[in-house]
Amino acid sequence: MTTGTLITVAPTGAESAKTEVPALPVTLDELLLTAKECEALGASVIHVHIRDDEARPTLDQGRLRATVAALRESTDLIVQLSTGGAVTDPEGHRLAVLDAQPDMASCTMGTVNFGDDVFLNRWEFIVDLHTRMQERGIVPEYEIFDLGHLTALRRLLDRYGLPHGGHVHVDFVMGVPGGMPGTTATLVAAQQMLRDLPEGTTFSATGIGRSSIPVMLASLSAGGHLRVGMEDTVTYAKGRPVESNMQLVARAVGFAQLAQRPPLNTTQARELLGL
Ligand code: KMH
Ligand code: ZN
Repeated sequence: MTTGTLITVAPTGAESAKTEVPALPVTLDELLLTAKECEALGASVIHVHIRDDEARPTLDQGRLRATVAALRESTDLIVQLSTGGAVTDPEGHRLAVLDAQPDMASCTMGTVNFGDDVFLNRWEFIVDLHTRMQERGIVPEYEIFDLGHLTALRRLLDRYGLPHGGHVHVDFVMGVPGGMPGTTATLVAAQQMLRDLPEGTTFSATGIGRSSIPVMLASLSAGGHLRVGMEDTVTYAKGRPVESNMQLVARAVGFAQLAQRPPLNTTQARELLGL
């Protein structure tokens, strides 16, 4: 059954420097403004990484809690905190993200080369994230950077049970140098593998950099949902830097409407995700 489109905005990430990408929202005020405007355009989920006073990625507990509270106060968006952090963040700090009690949190399903770095996600760490989210009533979004991560997810659910709320939602993060490519063929292959997961499993897709548009179009045509934002894409078109997250959300909303799968509002998104 075709549904409307869940649109997630990932406005900041941990990889781009404010000095190189001045439009990146790094302060709480910038994040809140972005969140409100993206919600008005049609986003229903916000995937959050925060920065410190020098605009460096941080997992500071006080800032995380203040960010969750402020987003709840100013928007109706589903607040999803990143437990991926930056590639340099230790596991303990990444697990402690859950103490900020977001609605959702990311849970990456395996280790992946990440450009010149390694994004480390050991099995025991994944199990810790999954089971702590079950205990705390936090809904995971399973991040899939490579096809084998779906096999790991099947194993995780078989051994440790369904996530809180009972619904499984994954995000295909495609086009990371070291992970699966951002192509239609790969998206279809990943979607086929969802057959091994619980019935009703839903997926979003994210194309990094220049794979953003092909992945968006492939996901819409395959019945999937969308994640866009400056975490993943800082070039709007050849030679044109992204001006704002709103520009990317507006483009995604336009594509979703053309596909006759208009954006889900936040209430519909909560229903879809089992929140
Ligand atoms: N920043 C990357 C190392 C997530 O948010 O869960 C990991 C990442 C995934 O962005
Ligand atoms: Zn992230």
